[in-house]
Amino acid sequence: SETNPLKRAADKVADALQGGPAGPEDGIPGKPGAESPPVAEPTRPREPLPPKPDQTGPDTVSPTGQPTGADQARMAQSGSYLTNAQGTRLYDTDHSLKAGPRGPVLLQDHHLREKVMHFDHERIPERVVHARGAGAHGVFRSYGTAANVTKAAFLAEDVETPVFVRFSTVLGSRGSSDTVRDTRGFATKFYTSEGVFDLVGNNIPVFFIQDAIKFPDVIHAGKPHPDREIPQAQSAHDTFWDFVTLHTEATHHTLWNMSDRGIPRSYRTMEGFGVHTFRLVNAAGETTLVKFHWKPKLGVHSLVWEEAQIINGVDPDFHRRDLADAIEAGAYPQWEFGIQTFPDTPDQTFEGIDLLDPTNIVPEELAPVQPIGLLTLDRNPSNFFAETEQVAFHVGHLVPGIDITDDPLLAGRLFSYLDTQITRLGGPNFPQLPINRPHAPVNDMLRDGMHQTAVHRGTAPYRPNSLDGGCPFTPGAHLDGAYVETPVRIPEATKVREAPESFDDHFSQPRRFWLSMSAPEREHIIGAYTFELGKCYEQAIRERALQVLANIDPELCEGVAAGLGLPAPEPTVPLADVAPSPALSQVGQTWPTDGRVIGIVTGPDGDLDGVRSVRQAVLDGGMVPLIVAPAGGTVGDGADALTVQRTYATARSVEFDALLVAGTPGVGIDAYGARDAKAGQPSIHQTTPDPRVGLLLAEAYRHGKAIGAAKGGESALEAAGIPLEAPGVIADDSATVVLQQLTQLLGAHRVWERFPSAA
Ligand code: HDE
Repeated sequence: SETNPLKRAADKVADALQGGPAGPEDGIPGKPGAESPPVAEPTRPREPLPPKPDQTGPDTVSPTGQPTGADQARMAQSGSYLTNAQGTRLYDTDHSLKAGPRGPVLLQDHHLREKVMHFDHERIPERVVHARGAGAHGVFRSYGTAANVTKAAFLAEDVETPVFVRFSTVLGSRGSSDTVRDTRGFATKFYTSEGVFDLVGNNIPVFFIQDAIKFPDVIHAGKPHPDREIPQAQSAHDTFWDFVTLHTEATHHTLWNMSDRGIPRSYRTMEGFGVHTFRLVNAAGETTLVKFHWKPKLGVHSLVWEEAQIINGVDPDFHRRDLADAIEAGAYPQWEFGIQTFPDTPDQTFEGIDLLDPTNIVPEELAPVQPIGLLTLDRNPSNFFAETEQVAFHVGHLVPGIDITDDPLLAGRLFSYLDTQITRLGGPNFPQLPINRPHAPVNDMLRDGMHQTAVHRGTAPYRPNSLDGGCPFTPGAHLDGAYVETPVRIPEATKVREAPESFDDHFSQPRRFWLSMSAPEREHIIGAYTFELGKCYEQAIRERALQVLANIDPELCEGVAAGLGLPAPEPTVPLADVAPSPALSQVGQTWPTDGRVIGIVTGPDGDLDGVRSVRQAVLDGGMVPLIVAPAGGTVGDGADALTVQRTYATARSVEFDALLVAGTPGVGIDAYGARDAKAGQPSIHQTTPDPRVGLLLAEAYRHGKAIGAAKGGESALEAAGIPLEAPGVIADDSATVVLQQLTQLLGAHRVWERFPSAA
């Protein structure tokens, strides 16, 4: 630098911009006043610069297009006039340049070429798994209760960390339906002061396989058949069941999928799990093994299978819409973050459970989940592509205080998540995308590559160096703030392609899950297996699946065998003697009813006063009232009129958590009504009450939902064949009294007694 005056001038400017003085204290060898240079480090560290504007989260805009908070200049769109990508103003974007209005389009139309070229490349490859997802921004506030086991700064007391969460299904394509039977992803990016921490979890605490080398195989088996590319987003087909019955380590995860956990009611009512065992490290260097949990404040709730199937048709975006609507309405979903802790013993087992086997859980009764913080999702993305699609999670994005273990499934993931972004996001610079940018200062020596948007300064992206004053310095392994791998002892070993013997037990954990289920949950599981195996063509696969079920439990096996019309085999392994874990059941607890949707069905002779007061009471209770009437517009007149949200033609039971019929429902106007009337034919809906109200009620009844009737609504229930004395059916003259009882029932999520097995 001494010999190049231009470089010296540039350095001065750079230093002035950084606010760092180029003075004697820099210690640059040869500069006047320099201290004696350290041998390995010719220059001295400076305090990190304050975060650059581009290290904050992406901009958001209000519904009216106004930037919120962030600097207007950083918005993607600026200026009021249409321009091309180079900022040149355009006067017409609807007509190609032609030789006369009816003549040929000219190749010289550079605007046409730029517009179509860009459009041609708008899509990027979808994720190879978890392609369909929905995301939200939020904040994580830590309680500090984990500070004794981890030095992670974001887990210290009362620290607030911005987060972005992406929920997803696994098997389906980007455009597939939300409520398919599948595992859900629950991936969280914490933008901590010490760098990004990603917790890339699922809503099921175990995985199909024990070693990442089988991941391509299990996914090939689950994805549509390669010849016809069907079925979409389903596990109900031969290749899936072929795989999971030949690799019986998949039994536990498959059982969770066949349970109600495979069809969540909402992303807001799902648990999340880190699945693998992680290793926490505290300030004293002590280690603890942990499993991560997300516990939804609203409880864990699911759909029933028929509901899920109907929703796939009537609202394929059900979960995505639900999440965005709730956040927009200010009903911010919350999860408590929790850990199960285990001593970091050399064998890495707890109560005989191998902690490195990702097909195992540790029952909460043996190791309680200790709450360590609260996640609140409070902001919808402004742009789906920029945020939800371009977010790139990686299990190797770790911060000091959180380390990995030798779970062989985790090892493969540590490679895969970086690798896949190269194809998906087009190169190695995806951390520079706004949604992926750390909020901590970044000073790496990674350079160039596709889509490089940073303009790096200096000439020496290596270290140590004596040329760049801002040479990235390393604090040394013993200084605070650096990520230091835990010095875990690896016992002397021989290189083998083998799994430990402890990985061979594939049935005792599934049996514990089955034994922990309530009667209606068991019935749902039997129904799910019967449906899925019934969709398989190969008899050999069904028979093999029954053998797997026999090894879990005879009742389960016999139930499914009866449905398939096959004999139930005897178990080939002794049935494990395991205690149930009540924490696994979704039945038997009471949960908040916030955000629950109450359909208020009314008609021309409806109980208007009742509807009005009930609607208000629903709102006051933090729930969502939707008025269902024969036609759109309003019910009632003048200032007292109430807006109709759903008509008999647009309402479907699946949207509601409970129904209240206030007054006698009338006859609606359907798509065919007008035509039928013209032809002099009576419409099929010209009976009272309208058959679509009957369907609404019958479905809600079948799906175990609370149903109420006030002031004449009873007649609609009777017409739908619903006994007024059935469990979960409330009739009273006062709609408000009915609502109170409905709300109580809703706390249990469903009227579980209504499912046949519980009778
Ligand atoms: Fe993933 N997984 N996975 N996975 N995974 C991906 O990464 C992979 C596994 C999970 O919303 C991919 O960026 C391997 C377990 C979620 O962007 C890919 C193995 C768990 C998401 C990948 C697993 C997960 C992914 C595809 C076996 C729960 C969506 C796109 C060793 C703990 C993240 C991408 C998002 C996505 C690989 C198993 C969760 C290909 C090799 C176990 C939530 O890298």
